[in-house]
Amino acid sequence: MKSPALSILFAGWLLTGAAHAGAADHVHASHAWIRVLPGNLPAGAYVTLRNDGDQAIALSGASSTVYADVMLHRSSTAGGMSRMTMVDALSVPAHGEAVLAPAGYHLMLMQANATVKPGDTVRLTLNFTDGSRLATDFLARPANAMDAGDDHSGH
Ligand SMILES: [Cu+2]
Repeated sequence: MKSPALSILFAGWLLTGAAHAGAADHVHASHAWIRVLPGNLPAGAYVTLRNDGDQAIALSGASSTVYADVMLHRSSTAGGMSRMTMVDALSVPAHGEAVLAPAGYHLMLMQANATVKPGDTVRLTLNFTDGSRLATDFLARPANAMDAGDDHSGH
């Protein structure tokens, strides 16, 4: 049995889904940068995400034309040992922010198909669990860069 009311609900759900597949309008990225390591080593990408919306949103990962694979990781230290674990999603609370920074959450960029040098800008498309996306330009910085506030890299 198929009720008309159910069909209407389903159509509404589809429309909502389509709207969510667009830009993450309420999320703003700042301090977006990549720590470039020599050779073809994976690079960490860091960014501050601010959510001006009334609903929490969750970062699930990112994609890029430059890197074949991007994963969401978290670094942690236990007993003096540093390790990285995979993260399914990082929540950005309503009217709050989430920070990806060295020694914490980061996007791990792997298998670059082009050489990324300090000073380059690399666009990553941030993906959220509701299907929305946010294209963000990341500034490549040298391996010894500590955080986005450190702009005295001298290159
Ligand atoms: Cu990592």
